[in-house]
Amino acid sequence: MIPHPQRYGFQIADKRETPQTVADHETLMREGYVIFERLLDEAACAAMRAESARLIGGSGRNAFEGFRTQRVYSILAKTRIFDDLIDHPRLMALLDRVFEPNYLLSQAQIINIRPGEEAQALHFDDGFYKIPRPRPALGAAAIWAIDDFTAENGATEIIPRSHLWGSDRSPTREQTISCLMPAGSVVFFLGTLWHGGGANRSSRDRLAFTNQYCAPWLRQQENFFLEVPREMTRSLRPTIQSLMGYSIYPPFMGMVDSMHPKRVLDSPE
Ligand SMILES: O=C(O)CCC(=O)C(=O)O
Repeated sequence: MIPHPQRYGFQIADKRETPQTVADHETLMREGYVIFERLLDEAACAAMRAESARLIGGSGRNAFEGFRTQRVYSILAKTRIFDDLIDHPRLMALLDRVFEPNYLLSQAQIINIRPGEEAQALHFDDGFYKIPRPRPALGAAAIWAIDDFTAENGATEIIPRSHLWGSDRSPTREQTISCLMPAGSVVFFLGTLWHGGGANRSSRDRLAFTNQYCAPWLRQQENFFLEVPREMTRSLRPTIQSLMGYSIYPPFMGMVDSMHPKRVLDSPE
């Protein structure tokens, strides 16, 4: 039984409709989150750690970003190493069931929580779409553990089933559980689920990559058209181009000169 009418009566792409997807989706809609363990092997995580070290610099600018947390934004313009996480088939299969076709990537970033960081304020990711709750999720997010997520190092904290709460309910830290998972795993949750980064009481960094999505008719957090040069966009695979916004929400949201925006990629500058 799906608690919220998350579906608006659209067709789900048949190609990703497997018993595994049905089970994942049931868990997601019941609990507000689902964890997939070890989707990445140690070699992949090691390569992502090395690439993150190359990109990381500076620290958070406010308490929400975390003064001891390092973030790298505009990922699509900076590295190709996370592309496979952004359109990972296990996530896309779920997104196919949560949103209408041509849902969008809203943002992607590296989050490195350093030792001594305090717990982040609890929040839900689609809260900036100011529509009262309870309501279907307008966004969804994945947080990939590139390092092991432990009780000491700042594993993401979530409140199971809080995606069902109305606007009148506020979270407390006591209601949270930690997403303890080995490196290479991912927690995927609805944009309505209350969560936050944990405190890092360990002596080592906690590296994560996060990719957030939104319904195809909403404004994305990142402006990929300005961030990613057109020449670079041309070299990306079609799924990523579509997630960036080179797609249409029928009949014409996203158009360029009354045509599909992908035509821009085929034209000279
Ligand atoms: O790093 C995490 O575990 C969660 C971060 C988060 O939710 C955010 O920055 O919005």
